[in-house]
Amino acid sequence: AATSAAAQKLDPSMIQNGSDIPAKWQAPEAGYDYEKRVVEIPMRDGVKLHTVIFIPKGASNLPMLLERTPYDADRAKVRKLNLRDTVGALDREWVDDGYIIVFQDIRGKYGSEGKYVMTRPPIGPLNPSKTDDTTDAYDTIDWLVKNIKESNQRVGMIGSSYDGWTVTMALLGPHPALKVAAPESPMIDGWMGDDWFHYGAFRQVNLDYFAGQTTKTGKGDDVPRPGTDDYQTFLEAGTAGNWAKRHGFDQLGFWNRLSAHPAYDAFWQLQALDKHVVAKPSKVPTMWLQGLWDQEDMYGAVMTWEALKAKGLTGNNHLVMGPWYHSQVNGNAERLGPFKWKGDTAADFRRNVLIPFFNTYLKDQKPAEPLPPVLIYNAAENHWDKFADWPGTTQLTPLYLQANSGLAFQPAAAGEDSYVSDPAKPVPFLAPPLEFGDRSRWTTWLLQDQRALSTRTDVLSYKTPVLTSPVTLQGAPIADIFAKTSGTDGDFVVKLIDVFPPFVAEQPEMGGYELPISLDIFRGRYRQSFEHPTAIPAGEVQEYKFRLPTVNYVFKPGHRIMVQIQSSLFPLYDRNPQTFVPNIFFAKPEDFQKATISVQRGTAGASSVLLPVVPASTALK
Ligand code: PG9
Repeated sequence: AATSAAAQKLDPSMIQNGSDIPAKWQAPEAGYDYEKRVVEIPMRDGVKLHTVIFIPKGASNLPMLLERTPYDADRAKVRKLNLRDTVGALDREWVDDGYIIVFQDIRGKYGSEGKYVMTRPPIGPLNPSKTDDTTDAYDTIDWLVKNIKESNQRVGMIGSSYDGWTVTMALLGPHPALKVAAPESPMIDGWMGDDWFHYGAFRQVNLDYFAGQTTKTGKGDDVPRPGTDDYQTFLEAGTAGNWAKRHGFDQLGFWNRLSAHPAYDAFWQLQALDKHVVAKPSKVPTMWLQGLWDQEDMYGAVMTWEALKAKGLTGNNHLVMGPWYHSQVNGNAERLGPFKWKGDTAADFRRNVLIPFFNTYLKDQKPAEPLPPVLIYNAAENHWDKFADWPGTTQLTPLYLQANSGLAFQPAAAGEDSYVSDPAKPVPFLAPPLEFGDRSRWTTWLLQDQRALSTRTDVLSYKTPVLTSPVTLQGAPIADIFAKTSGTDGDFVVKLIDVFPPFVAEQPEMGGYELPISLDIFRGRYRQSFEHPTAIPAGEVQEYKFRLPTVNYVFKPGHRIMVQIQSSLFPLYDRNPQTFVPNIFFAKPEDFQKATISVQRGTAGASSVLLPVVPASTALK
């Protein structure tokens, strides 16, 4: 029989006289195929940046892949025994290829010391301190090459979007050990065409981003909503300024600066990185990369590459545009909206182009094929095109708006088409109900079938006859709209659309699909100057001329080319009150007025979209 507990002799191992939690727990490292080193790297001003380094066990002479981020360097928190599983899909292939992986929190975010400034401008008039993300990248690389003995002392930098911005900043004064770089969809000019505005029209989707990034050092809270339809939520708020005020944004430094600078003044000009890149061109081989339907940073990579080209500085710079939404290059890309590719265009690209490009400079490995100066996907024909130069040999050819909703390469007889733009019923960018947070709709909104919009009375649609031979475009189309409005301000949205034949045997759901190939918005007050907005003289024809996103596309026989014009894309872009006010962020309810817009064809102004046509394909001439 068992002895009663009380009668048993107790030995010391039974007695609880301490803590069950050891003062310092040391997890055994033996099972891992890598070492995780977490270091706080001191910058030149003493501020320490939180850096997470993954080193394969037994590594020697490996290159380092550095990503500097405002999105948590410690995101690979859950450790698996294998490095490739720990870093996840984003970096798995680099691990397989033999890289040391380094993530770092930028100043003031997550684990790093220092103060956070949104896309901190380079040292200069807007940043009177002695550090920026150029010096921080420099100091980090300096530390890495001196302290990571398993490395070959060479560093490549990569990252998309904000992390592409940090790559670009590093290029403004690169450490000699930075041997190659890939800014992927880098945020370059937040006013002209990357995240914050497009040609002065504010992108309200960023309001939630400001809360996420600037209310806390870590991840900020979501902004609460009264319901699940952001079309209604933002319509009811009236202006972005009103919405921001309601949610306490007057405490947020970046929102206050941005909303005080709605025009392209020195605040924006001095932080536009394409200008800095050209002023301080680096010798680092660089791949400027972005998606062709990139819903966030559609502007920066191609514009920076073109700015370098304009100065004859493309030598070590390459341009790549893939059939991707924002950052899809780092994910799975078997399809995009209605497109189905032949395989995974992103994985194939990373394996066959991106990693070999890095290996050329980090491992002295000769690529099977050298990277051409320009590599752009042709989504219509489903293949990559290589170019020695960009744009190709094209002729900017006006495609004129015609009477009866026609579109042709010949100028039209005089006339106009009018619509009423009502700020109480702005044209939705996606069919409501819609939520900014709905990722699958957000990542594909640029490829939405536009048929539902063609029936709205405040959207003008013009179509060519059915094409009998292909029309090939290589470059950036330019919208050149002549219009008068009864208001004193107004926005113009121009879309270039591929209208599919009524029946598509290979993919029946594409029958009649109206696929946007390139579209953008332009705030009318900036038609004469981005820096100094002016009221539109009511009732007078004015020209609105702006560049649309780059295309490499073929309109095939049997298809038709369409141009749509409208005056809002809500709630992605804030509403233009259509009455000139000093600052649209703080317009009053009474400023929002209906306006009649009359788009001209002919004598008073021949509205057109200038297409970068490859000459042999000017089928409609
Ligand atoms: N497009 C995002 C962003 C970049 C830079 C500033 C603000 C936002 C991003 O995906 O990081």
